[in-house]
Amino acid sequence: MSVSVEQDLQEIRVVDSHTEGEPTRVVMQGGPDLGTGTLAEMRTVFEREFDFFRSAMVNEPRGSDVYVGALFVETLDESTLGGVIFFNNIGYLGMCVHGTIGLVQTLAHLGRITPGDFVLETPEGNVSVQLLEDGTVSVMNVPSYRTHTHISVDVPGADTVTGDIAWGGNWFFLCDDHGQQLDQDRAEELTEYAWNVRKALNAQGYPAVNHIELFGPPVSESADGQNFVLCPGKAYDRSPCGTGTSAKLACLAAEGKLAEGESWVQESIIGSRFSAHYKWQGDRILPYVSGKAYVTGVSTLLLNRSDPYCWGITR
Ligand code: PYC
Repeated sequence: MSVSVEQDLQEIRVVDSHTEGEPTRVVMQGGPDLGTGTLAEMRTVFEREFDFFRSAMVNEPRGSDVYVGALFVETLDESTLGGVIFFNNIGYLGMCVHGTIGLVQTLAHLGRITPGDFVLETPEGNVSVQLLEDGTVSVMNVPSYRTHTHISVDVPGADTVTGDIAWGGNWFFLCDDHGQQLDQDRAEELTEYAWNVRKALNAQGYPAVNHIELFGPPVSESADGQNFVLCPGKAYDRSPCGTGTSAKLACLAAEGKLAEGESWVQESIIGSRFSAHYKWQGDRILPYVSGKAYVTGVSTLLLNRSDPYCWGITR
């Protein structure tokens, strides 16, 4: 039976993990029945008919603003592992690389896969994944590209900032002349700053851009750059953000600053790392992003209809 607001008590089986510090909650059983359409059609049904389930899975009291949820679904295509729809505290994500790495590690933990190559279906298209013997997961993400260069944003209370807009499976504004010190101890200030950039950018005619990516020099000698990524629901990514890393590669490739196949190590605000490279595909790039995830819990969540906060605490 599919999850419903009418049932008194429902059990949902989930596996929690983190990828380079960023949590993913994979729903393995008890989720909504979204039919047999494409993943994009399934996401539309999810959003229209089962949004209460999204909120119940990732918002407090069972989750937090930082959680990314991943609904793992069976599909008709037997050549793929299945499909996945990513969501967060306020809605749905196009693609999510850290979540994909978390899902692959989850499937390995459950004994469903062993090291090898696989394909996963997402609402933004199929992605290829590779699980290595040492637990590293490499994701060949969706084609990525830069659409705008040198956009100046007038940020209230701060200097004008200039950056690029790029697609890496989600829409990003990427900038490095923000004047902010990228330091984990400044997470609150960075969040407020990036939120103001986002509001100003959206008001300036770019409403689809919902991830803000601030760049700075690397802290670690083995990294090429550090980022602070503000996600759509105002939580910052603890990982280096795989779709954000893909968007960065698209900008570097477009500028001629990183050659095809050359390595780029992206460091997060907490010091964790993704390694990445790309291949050209026409005028877009195919990003390859690698990192590791660790399973932190296998649990049964209870949805008790008499609980006033059964469907999550929303803003
Ligand atoms: O790794 O692609 C990613 C991601 C998107 C939002 C949070 N993480």
